[in-house]
Amino acid sequence: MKTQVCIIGGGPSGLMLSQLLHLKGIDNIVLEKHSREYVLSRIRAGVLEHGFAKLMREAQCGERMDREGEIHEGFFIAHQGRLNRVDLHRFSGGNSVVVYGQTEITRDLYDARDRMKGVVIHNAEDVQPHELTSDRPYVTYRQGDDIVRIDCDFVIGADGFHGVSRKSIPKTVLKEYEKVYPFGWLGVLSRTKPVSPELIYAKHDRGFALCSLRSQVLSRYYIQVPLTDTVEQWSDDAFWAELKRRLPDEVSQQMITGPSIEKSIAPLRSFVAEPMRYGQLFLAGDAAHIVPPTGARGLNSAASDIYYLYHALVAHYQQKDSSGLDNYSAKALARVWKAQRFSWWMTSLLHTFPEAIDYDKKLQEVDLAYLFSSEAAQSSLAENYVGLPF
Ligand code: RFL
Ligand code: PHB
Repeated sequence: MKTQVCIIGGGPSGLMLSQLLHLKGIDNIVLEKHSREYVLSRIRAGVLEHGFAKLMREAQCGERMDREGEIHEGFFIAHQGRLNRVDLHRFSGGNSVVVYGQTEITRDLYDARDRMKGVVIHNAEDVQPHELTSDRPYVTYRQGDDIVRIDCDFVIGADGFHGVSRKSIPKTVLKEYEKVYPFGWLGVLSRTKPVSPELIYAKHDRGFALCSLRSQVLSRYYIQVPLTDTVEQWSDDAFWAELKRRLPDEVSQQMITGPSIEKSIAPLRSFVAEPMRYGQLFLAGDAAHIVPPTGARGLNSAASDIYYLYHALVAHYQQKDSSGLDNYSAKALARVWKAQRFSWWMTSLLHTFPEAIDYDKKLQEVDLAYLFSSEAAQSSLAENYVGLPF
């Protein structure tokens, strides 16, 4: 097979780029390791910045998001039994975020690819990029007993943190920065009315908790747990009891509980790989960088990579201008690191660190006190949470 751009990974990054390039007449193929059902069963992001929403509309995939997604102009931080509201709208110059699940985003992108007869190959095994530093790169994969070869101009590594793309960059070229946190988030999805119309991030001595949602009938809750905990150890009853303990009484008294329809533990990690380009291979999204979910930045950082890559590829094909491709890594990384800083800060502010000394705990307290006494501090939080400009 032959195509212009071979995209490895059929998550939101790969599908979004595929759709945008298709609309500009740039031929591409997406190779996805898993089945569509498997990709759609993963419950991940819930909060989208307006830049991401704009890109969805540009990809002609924003209709359902605009109809069913909820605009949120603020969220709460709960601490010492009180709720403090962060007014995103006021402190970010009128911006907001959209609450719409990653599962729905991915479903909308798959539907658009189907509608336009885009090529998305599922269950592609042993995907491997080759000859990345030549001008004739290619990608192979196995389907049953057959090895299929795709010749292309560019390979896009949008295959997430555990994908093959980043691993095909020589260790002598790649520099990896990583910070692993000593805890994870236990997440529960339940068909119940959310306890609050806006998100609540809770700081508590027993550990962080988050009340989020997917719609007014679908709640998403998280609690911080030690890395040694397993999902099997947490019955639904134990989860609800622990979540309520970490919330102010006025919130926990309103909590409607019900059976979990999904329960999983995600470890928290910060990670950046530099550079994001190797020859004709370009990394995008979680393949190149991961943040702890506290600042809701992961998918949104992927969106800025896709935005830069999309414009760079269009300039390359339509105007024979490769400067966007040449500058991609530096430009993407500049924004990526800002999202890293913000996510690290939100995580440090709101979690209980097992190794923290009294001094660290005092600093956390004063950081929160400062936040709610200073409009400048709230503006800084708000402008990062709604998303820095692309
Ligand atoms: P994905 O979604 O991991 O997709 C990569 C795809 O590549 C496939 N793949 C391969 N395909 C071919 N060959 C191979 N060798 C392959 N290896 C892997 C995989 O099957 C998969 O389909 O990466 P992508 O597209 O870059 O998207 C990134 C987002 O998924 C991620 O950043 C967000 O989910 C992070 N995140 C959040 N981000 C936000 O912006 N806002 C949020 O509110 C938010 N909440 C979250 C989150 C992530 C979470 N978890 C579970 C880590 C909440 C949680 C709990
Ligand atoms: C979610 O709804 O899954 C969610 C929301 C906000 C975050 C992280 C996850 O910061």
